[in-house]
Amino acid sequence: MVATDNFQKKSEQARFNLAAYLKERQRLCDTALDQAIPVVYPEKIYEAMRYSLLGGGKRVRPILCLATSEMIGGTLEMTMPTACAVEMIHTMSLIHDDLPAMDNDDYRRGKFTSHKVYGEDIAILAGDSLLALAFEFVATQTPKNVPSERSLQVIARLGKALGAAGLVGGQVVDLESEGKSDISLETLNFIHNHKTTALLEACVVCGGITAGASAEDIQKLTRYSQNIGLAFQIIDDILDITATQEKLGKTPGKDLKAEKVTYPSLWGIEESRAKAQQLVEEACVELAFYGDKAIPLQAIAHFIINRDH
Ligand code: GRG
Repeated sequence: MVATDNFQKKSEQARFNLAAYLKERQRLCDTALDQAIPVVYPEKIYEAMRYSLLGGGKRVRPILCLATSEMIGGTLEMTMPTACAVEMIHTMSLIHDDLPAMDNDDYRRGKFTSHKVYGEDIAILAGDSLLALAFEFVATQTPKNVPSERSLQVIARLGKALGAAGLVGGQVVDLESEGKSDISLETLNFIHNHKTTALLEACVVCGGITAGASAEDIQKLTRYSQNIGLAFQIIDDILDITATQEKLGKTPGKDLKAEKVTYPSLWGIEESRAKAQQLVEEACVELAFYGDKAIPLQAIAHFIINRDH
């Protein structure tokens, strides 16, 4: 973290150990995801699903989901099925994004992409089955002490965040924008509000819903997540320029090669970083109402801009 980061000082005062927190939450998520997909006949598809889902990834989305639930007064047990679902959905979007028909990438999460290992046919199906399982998982695994109305809301929110009004819509505009140097800031914002922010927002909001968040809570959570969503993408764009393949676990420099307009290509790296910092500060202010209970979500917001991969 940068020395001037005020929040770092504040969280140290509160003795909140973000590294230990993230490590423990990653372990809990990895265990739950591992148990979610046993290998049965036809083994190949279950193995392909597990290959992409397990053993990699920062788990930012499920951790955000769990942290939001706890801030609102929920428990890990109540929210873990939703947390697993968002990681399944995120992973499926990465598998499909890496396909030759899309970004055509050979590496993801430090290993070969799904289609490189299993072929395009099985990679498409592995993504499809992770997507289907995500919804089944929320519907069947959410504990009985969570009113089913909340699970219904989670399913509706997730569906909306993924389809043409969310990730898919963002991906379509991204594909259409490739190689065009005159993409406006408005179009760039559209792409990332849909491709990246929509799912991060759903993670936070759905975590809150499982815990019984009120309409006012949802408003605050929405503003927090929209700010961190854009900050996340700005840093993603910067890392594509500055990070190594070893650190990223995927091919760097892809945006430049695909002649994509990005935040750093519009604003430069330093101004982009400053903008991300400002978005995170604003996100943290949105949660001030929750006092110390907001410390994990505020610390995760800072992790998002200080990460190196
Ligand atoms: C959702 C139905 C459906 C289809 C997918 C391919 C596609 C449509 C959308 C692309 C979405 C996409 C890949 C957005 C990029 C989001 C992003 C910044 C990913 C990187 O996330 P990290 O850094 O990755 O959290 P790890 O590996 O740590 O999980």
